[in-house]
Amino acid sequence: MANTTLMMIKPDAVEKGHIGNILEKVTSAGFTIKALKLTQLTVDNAESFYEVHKERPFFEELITFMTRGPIVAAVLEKENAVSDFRTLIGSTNPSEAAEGTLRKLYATSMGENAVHGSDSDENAALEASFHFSQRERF
Ligand code: 3AN
Repeated sequence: MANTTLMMIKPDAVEKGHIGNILEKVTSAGFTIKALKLTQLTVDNAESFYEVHKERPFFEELITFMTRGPIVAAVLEKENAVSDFRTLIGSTNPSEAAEGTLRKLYATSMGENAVHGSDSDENAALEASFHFSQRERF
């Protein structure tokens, strides 16, 4: 069944000019773009998006990183979107990411790892609503 996931191209990858390359790889892998925007998270937005990580030692670093510049948010549709997109992204740690994955190609560290993908269908729905109104979704 076709379902959706939420992608963010993070500030590091946007700064380095990788938006076009990443979108090309995403669509070539069979994902359809159902919503898309360039935006910047406020500290409040980022703290709310990453609330599950608030007790983790890297939380402050994560918030500073995710708010330092624009990001691209997108809703992507494909059969098995959540798990297939996490496969396309690769491991959180880019040094462990498989060849050809987005993090192998574009990430530099655990913190600055270029791309976010939802980890469940439930979170995909919550994260899509976080970034997009109904009018912005197709
Ligand atoms: P993923 O993004 O692969 O699902 P999570 O959910 O464990 O990974 O972590 C969310 C985000 O928190 C990561 N994308 C990364 O930016 C940041 N992060 C995770 N682990 C670390 C770490 N050890 N040091 C710094 N940042 C981290």
